[in-house]
Amino acid sequence: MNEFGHGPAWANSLFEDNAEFGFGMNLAQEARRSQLADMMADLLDQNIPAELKEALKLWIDNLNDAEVTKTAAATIRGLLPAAIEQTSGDLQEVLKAILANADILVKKSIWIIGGDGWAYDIGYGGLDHVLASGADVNVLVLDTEVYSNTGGQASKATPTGAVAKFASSGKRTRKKDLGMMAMSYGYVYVATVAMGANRNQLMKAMIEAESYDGPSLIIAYAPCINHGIDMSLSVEESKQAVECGYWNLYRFDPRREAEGANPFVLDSKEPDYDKFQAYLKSQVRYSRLARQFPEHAEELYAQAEADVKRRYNGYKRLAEV
Ligand SMILES: Cc1ncc(C[n+]2csc(CCOP(=O)(O)OP(=O)(O)O)c2C)c(N)n1
Repeated sequence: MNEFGHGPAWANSLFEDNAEFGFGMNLAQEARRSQLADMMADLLDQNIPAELKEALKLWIDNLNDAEVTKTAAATIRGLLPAAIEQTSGDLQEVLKAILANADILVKKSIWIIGGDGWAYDIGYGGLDHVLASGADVNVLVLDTEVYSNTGGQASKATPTGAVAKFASSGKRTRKKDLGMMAMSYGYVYVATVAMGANRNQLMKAMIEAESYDGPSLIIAYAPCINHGIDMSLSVEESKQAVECGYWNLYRFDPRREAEGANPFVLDSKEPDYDKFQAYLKSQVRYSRLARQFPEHAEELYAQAEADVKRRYNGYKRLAEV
């Protein structure tokens, strides 16, 4: 919070309602702000100071632009008290109502944050619906590849070969590609990030997601105690994950397509697959498989490598179009 008492506000939803909850927050903001815009529009042909009129018009014309509404809001806040003093009756009431709603003058940035168990599995129906709606919300998925809070159950984000609850002899099926599913809409901003691998790319993705006037989905690789790693090295873990191809970095921005460019940018370099098997075996969730089920461990490890190669090659083709 800053010295004016302004800062982020947050609330907890039910696990399964996360996307819908954030969508509702956005809906409430949009409804209030559209009412405010109507009130302001009515004032444009009234007898109010020209400077205030100009700021109101700037606000109405740039309703969903965070930076412009910030500038316009400062001017409006500054000019309203004097304008209220100088007016009376209905006109004064409208000006007072605008001042009373000053908390929604600046465009809010709405973020829906949750894990893979929510995003890929239990909350997927809601997430899909919210992304498809076109609403201007941002979603950040912290992908630990298991349900961490309840002790490490497998989710659809768990990759082939990882040992998790409900996949105690290694998961037999591939990791779901949530990003690809969201990209298929064409109007959803999608990025995959890994803080330890590339902070710059992470910042770019967050800024692009925030400024995109539509739904955005960022999927972040999140090293977790459930992986059986030394958590003091979690930043290094995510760097290695990208280097060996376990995790890839990309940004899909529908605005680029509108400009005639390829919306898909692959940010991670060609992986060094020679490091892939060592990366898997450095984590207990994978190394346990070789100890407990040696008869099929190598086959699943090979499958896991084939999966990541197929995925990366698919992204490469997308980037080259
Ligand atoms: C509908 C519903 N089902 C199950 C639970 C129990 N539950 C609470 S947290 C959690 C795991 C969440 O996993 P994930 O979304 O991957 O987040 P993480 O814990 O990994 O951050 C589960 C299953 C719940 N709260 N509500």
